[in-house]
Amino acid sequence: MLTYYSDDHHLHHGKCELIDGQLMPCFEKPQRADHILARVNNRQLGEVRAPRDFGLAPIERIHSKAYLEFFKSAWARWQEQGGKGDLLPFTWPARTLRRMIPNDLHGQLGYYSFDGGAPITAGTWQAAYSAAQVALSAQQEIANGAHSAFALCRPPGHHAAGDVMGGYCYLNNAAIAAQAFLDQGRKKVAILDVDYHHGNGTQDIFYQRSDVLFASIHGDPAEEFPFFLGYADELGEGAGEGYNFNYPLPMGSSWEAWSAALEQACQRIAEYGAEVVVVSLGVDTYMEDPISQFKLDSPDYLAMGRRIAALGLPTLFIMEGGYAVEAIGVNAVNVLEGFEGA
Ligand code: OKP
Ligand code: ZN
Repeated sequence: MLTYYSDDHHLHHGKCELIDGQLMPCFEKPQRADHILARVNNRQLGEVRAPRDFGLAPIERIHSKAYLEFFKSAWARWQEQGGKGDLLPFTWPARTLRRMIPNDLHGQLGYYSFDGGAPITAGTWQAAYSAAQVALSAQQEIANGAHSAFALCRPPGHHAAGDVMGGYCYLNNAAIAAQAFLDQGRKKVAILDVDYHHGNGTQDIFYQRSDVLFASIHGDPAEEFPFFLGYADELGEGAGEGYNFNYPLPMGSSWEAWSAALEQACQRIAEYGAEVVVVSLGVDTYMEDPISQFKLDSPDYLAMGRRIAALGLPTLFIMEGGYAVEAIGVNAVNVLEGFEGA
């Protein structure tokens, strides 16, 4: 299977995030993608290619122009103000406040984000833009007839909605790729989100649409980030009703419970008649992940890949989370090798 990858991800390196009352070094760091790339090469998964540049148009199919303009120019504005550290939001238009766009940079940052987990640094825009191009390049590979492709995206994307960043995510790589399939004539795309966290951004983007089915297996949001979306009763709305499926699982879940949910998600995708599957591939379900509470072990990722392959559909894998850096390469590539029947 071909891998698409850009070194530009190194341009995004946030300093710290707030975890349990302490400022900790960011878990979402460049070594993550470096380890995955090393494993791809080590296992000789296939050629690694640099992305093509498809420009902003396919990104604008998912994200609003105002949001993109804000994101693209935010760091320069921060520098003009003499900003020192990473650009981080600290006030959000939560309940009781008015949802409007102030003039101030931090006011706008609060408007365009939902948490303080997505720092903007000097190279964040370029890294996120390149990650989207990586996703689009792998998407194009499948559009051209490949049965599978791997987009080694960083930063991840599944928490980002049309005009909201958060949870380490800025541009929704999976949504951008899914929309590209539709714009090229496919009628039904399924997004299977196997990351430990609910893909709230992806769900929101497609919630009222029937041309993308979204299925997500994740830590129960009653107990886990992102807390405010990802419950089992969220089934879609309007034309999208019946095209959204959440499988929240309790903390501590291992492969037995996880694979039962995967079975249900795969059955929905098959019933739907999806022509292509986009997998939001997070491996933070791993037992040793430092910020997550599931108990999957490395061989389970081979089985995960095999089950996804059994759908018999062209499949685009898009990298999302996974923070046990030493194991991230083995676990991510295990899914791909399982898929390929290795
Ligand atoms: C991004 B992806 C833990 C704070 C968690 C956000 C996690 C974002 C995960 N106390 N902060 O889905 O892997
Ligand atoms: Zn995650």
